[in-house]
Amino acid sequence: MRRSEVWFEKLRRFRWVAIAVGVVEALAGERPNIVLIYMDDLGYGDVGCYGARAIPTPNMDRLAREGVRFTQAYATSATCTPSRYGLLTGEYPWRKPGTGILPGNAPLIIEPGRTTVASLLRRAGYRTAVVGKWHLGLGSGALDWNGEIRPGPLEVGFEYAFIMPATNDREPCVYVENHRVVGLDSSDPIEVSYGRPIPGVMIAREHPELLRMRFTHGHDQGIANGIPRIGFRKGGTAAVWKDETMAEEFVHRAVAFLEAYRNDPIFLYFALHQPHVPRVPNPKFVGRTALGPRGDVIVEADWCVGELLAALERLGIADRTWVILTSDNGPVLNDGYDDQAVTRNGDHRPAGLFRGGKYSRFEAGTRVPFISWWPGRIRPALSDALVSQVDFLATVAELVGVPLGPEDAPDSLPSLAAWLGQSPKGRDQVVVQGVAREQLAIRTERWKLLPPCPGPATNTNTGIELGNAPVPQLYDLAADPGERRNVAAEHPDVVEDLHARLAKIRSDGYSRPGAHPQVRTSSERPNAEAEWKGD
Ligand code: NG6
Ligand code: CA
Repeated sequence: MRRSEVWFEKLRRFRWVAIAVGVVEALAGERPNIVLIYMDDLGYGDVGCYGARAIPTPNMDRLAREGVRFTQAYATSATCTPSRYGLLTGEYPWRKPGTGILPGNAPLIIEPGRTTVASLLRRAGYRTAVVGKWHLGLGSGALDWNGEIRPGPLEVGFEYAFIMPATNDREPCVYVENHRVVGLDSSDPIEVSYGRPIPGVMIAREHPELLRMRFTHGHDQGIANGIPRIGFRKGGTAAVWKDETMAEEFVHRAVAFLEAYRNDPIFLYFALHQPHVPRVPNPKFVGRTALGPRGDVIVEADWCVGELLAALERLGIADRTWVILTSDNGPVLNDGYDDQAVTRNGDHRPAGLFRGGKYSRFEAGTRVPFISWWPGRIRPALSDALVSQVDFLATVAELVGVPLGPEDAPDSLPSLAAWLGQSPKGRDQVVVQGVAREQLAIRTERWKLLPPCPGPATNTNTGIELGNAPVPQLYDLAADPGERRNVAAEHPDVVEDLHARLAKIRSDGYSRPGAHPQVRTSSERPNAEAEWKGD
């Protein structure tokens, strides 16, 4: 054998070994920083670049101007927990019981050890962090907030976590950093209840004089910072967050992580809390819009985006950072507090021209802003490709060159070319979910089918049309994006075809070619059923 042949033989052997451990694939890929900015209840029409005139969002608009702005992008679900579950696992959340809106003391709903965006990127050499809203549960039942809080983000692939456990309207109103409540005084332990009131704890509905913000529905249990909340908490007084400084706390931790690992590839899941209720902007943003607190907190969120971009530039890493900005579900004005969102809305259209809103199977429930920005790689464009957040996992796997196993990401399709704006071709079809697991809809490029579904047509509290009806609804989204004219009777063949597609996606247990259906273990309890089903 000549020397070069020996060398090649060595290389070949090394190559096989390397493939076995997945290294070659990892080296073949790119490793930009990945920053996912995930908004909470931000509507399609709430951002300047999507048509909002009443809310200045210069930083989000800048991302759109310099990146790709998508017009047909979807969250998997019209509420938070399932959308976040789908985003991180690449599985349609309705496949798994217990993925509805979680109470603040629910156990973790992602099985530790499962491939998530974070665990996959960590395998590829990334430093991984989640900063902001979690709402995927913590612990494995009967959580003690005073001890080690696990499993949680650190057990599903993140190496650093600074989180709000559930939502800003749910107790306990404390931050959790890695495995601990931040600022907890051990002589004042935390107790949380989602059932009965805790003796000695003030109840919001009995003490309106203690409230600085009134509730309209729900949110009549515990009180934190003069704001009525869902759930009761006793103790932990020193650890209670300040609503006004939440945005800067999140920015501070996110930027610190970027600074610490500027020389490594970073995955930052930056999950902002705006404009979810209660809407309590920092005083410096009060009055920045004519819409009251809901508009003002969107301006505050835009400031957070600007701070993050400024940090990337200051650290000299913007060119190798891929930023994706999107939202977990559509907009709602009155989500349980009397905060002027309805009375001061004027002619602002939070959902743009779409019907419904948060909780809805109509477009406004899941059609969300979606912007992809990467100065070193992406050229400015507008994209009408059909894209879904459930594809995040397969798309980053494609980017970094780590193969997915058959048990991973059952519904996630590699979509890198579309997400980078290099191809106008997105998905052929996507399934979306209203407030409950059985409220599904399927859309293709042209059509959308909402199969018959029990439940009220409109939620009387939020005023949102949910899309429930006893008959099939078929909309021609190309001609009728506002879903005004049900054409099911005129196109029975299309209805039948879409029914069959949806039935197959459900019964197969997966929709990614090469994936297997998920094996559900007995440890996966259908825990913490959604406390509220939107009716
Ligand atoms: C609902 C709350 C709503 C909001 C939502 C979760 C009531 C009446 N409504 O149960 O205010 O917190 O849950 O929103 O309590 S999400 O964006 O996290 O899914
Ligand atoms: Ca949400």
